[in-house]
Amino acid sequence: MCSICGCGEHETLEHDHHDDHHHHDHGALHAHAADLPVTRMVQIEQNIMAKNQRYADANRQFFAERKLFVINLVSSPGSGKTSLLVKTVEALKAEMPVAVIEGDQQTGLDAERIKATGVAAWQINTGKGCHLDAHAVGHAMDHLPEIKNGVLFIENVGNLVCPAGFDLGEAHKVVVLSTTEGEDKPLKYPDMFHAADLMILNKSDLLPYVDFSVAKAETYAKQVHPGITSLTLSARSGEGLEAWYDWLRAGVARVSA
Ligand SMILES: Nc1nc2c(ncn2[C@@H]2O[C@H](COP(=O)(O)OP(=O)(O)O)[C@@H](O)[C@H]2O)c(=O)[nH]1
Ligand SMILES: [Mg+2]
Repeated sequence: MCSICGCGEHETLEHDHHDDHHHHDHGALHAHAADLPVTRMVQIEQNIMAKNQRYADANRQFFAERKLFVINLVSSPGSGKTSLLVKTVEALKAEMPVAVIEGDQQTGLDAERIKATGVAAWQINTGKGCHLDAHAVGHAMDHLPEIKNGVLFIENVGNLVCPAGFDLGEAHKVVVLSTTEGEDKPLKYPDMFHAADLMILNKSDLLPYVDFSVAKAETYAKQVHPGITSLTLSARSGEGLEAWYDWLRAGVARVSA
């Protein structure tokens, strides 16, 4: 078990690779944090983060060569990431090349929801792991058709903690917070809101029924990240989606230029 976030994934980054194309073997290589001296644990953490950064840098280079605008969608489970992606790929697929990488601990359900729209998707199952890492994302690209001058969405594993610390090579982390979760989440999970460049407040259709202040959520997010942008929308009703599509179009135009 790793001390970075308590998930069982990092040992896959820690063992020596025979080559760049190996399979993750979740569970087989668990390090037991409790048995390790602190200095050794710090060293392992540094190795994990350094290796992830090397893979993230390689991904970023790969995405730049293909002029791909890459979004890493992060949130707690159930905020509406997949619902928003289904609407988004439906809206943009005729306009630009689109592909999706889905991350969940188990099942291929979210990738199936995307594929039902006709857009290519690849599911990564992290097992005990609570976030995607750059190495797995790099391999996922082997399973998607090559696209250029478009957008690649990566839906991370749902939680507001672990995915904050792992660069996947994306252009932006986008955090989705839904109106049923409470407006205090940026203060409680500051690392995530600090890492994200855009905060999407989803489920605006439920605002009449829940005690959620959009103004407070935005104030709290700006306290932890003054530069964060915010959009309020509903993946269900479609309210506010055009502004999100325009934000994506501007990003695609920037990387294509
Ligand atoms: N009322 C409402 N429900 C939504 C909205 N977006 C998603 N949901 C619902 O929220 C639940 C979780 O959505 P999902 O997309 O699977 O969330 P994910 O876990 O973040 O991918 C589902 O029941 C969705 O139908 C929204 O804008 N409004
Ligand atoms: Mg999902």
